[in-house]
Amino acid sequence: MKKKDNQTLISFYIITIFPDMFHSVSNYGVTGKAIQKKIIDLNCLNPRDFAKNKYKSIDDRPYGGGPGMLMSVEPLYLSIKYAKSLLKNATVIYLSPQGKKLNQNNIFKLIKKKKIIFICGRYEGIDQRIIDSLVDEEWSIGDYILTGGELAAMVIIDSIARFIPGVIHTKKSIEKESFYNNLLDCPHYTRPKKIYDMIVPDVLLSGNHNKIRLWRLKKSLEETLKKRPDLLEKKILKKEEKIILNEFKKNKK
Ligand code: 4GY
Repeated sequence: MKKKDNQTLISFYIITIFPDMFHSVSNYGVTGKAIQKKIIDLNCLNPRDFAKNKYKSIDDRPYGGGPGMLMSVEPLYLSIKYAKSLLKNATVIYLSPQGKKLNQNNIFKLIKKKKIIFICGRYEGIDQRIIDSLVDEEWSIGDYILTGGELAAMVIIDSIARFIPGVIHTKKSIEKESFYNNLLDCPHYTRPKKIYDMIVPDVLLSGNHNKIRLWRLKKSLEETLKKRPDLLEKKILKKEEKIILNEFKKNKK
């Protein structure tokens, strides 16, 4: 896909009480560049700006009692509604440990959405009625609990960003990456050939591209079998990959 100048490829609205946290994606590295170049459109809305009470409070006590506070319904509801009016037909995503666990395949699907509103929860969470009435998808970045959804949103935005044409690198290098084929990445080496008594595998210096490709595939399969055998169960194996894996099994016996 070739990008026309000044064409935004994906738009995000973030509902957050800490919009400044997002400077870490908008001010650094390739994500910062993509936002500067307007390939990615990133905006924040602060529920506090939608709070109608005198003290602009945005938290409230949970019905039924218990420790901690929840985010108030009204400011959150109004800010999400406003984001939806600015970003027509956007997918609304709530980030929480209760969501479906994200992986690279889901990230690929999210890229295709083009318009995403992220709700970043704080305190003990948000009122279930917000989830029932306004949230399209609930995702988790992993089985651990953060203090808010902001870091999770940034994790997702960052991993989406690297697949947008013009943000990072060529399609070819994405295809070679870890997880593209449900495989872990192979080891990498750069200059010099020898440093602190450590050397680079000969094959990488051979200039034989097919031999190098096979070595890398073999290393990827070996690493995956060792560290993440669950990935191999999901994977549709190519003939070449089956041969290499059978070879490993034979050598183990
Ligand atoms: N894990 N994956 C996660 C998270 C923080 C209290 C609800 C996660 O996505 N989000 O831990 N989020 C909690 C904090 C409110 C969100």
